[in-house]
Amino acid sequence: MKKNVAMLALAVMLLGAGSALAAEKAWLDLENCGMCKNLLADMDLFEHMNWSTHVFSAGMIEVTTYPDGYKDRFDKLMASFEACGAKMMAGEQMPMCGMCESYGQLMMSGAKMDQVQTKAGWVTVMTSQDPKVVEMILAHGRRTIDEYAKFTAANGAHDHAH
Ligand SMILES: [Cu+2]
Repeated sequence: MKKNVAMLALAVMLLGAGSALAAEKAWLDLENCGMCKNLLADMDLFEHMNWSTHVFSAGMIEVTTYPDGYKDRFDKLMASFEACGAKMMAGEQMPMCGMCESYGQLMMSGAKMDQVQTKAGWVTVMTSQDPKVVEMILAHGRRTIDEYAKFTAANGAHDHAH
């Protein structure tokens, strides 16, 4: 549930920041996003993790997996997200990529997030009963799928079979 805490914190932060952030920015910006850059702290884990987004009638599903033996490292990553969230809740401002901002907006719009831990990682399901929010979730999911495909094409790595 740690990711929930971080995302909730993100929503709180965005409430403060308002929607003056309309300017188009990179959807995925691992280096400059206060939340995403945690991913780069452990490059070995980053290169071995797999992450995919899927859309369906009621919203989106994100599947994160890591190989055997990486659980401790992954838990550490989750803890760093949580620490980041705590800082935001304490009022610290940090730069966010478009995806993380959008995530916060979804949370603020009342999107429901369920997280299920599996043997090999996490499955996150984001849904809503409100068709308008479902549309927002689908837009977020489709954009993420597109941008991630571009990101993997540009970076080569991270799209390998185990
Ligand atoms: Cu980000």
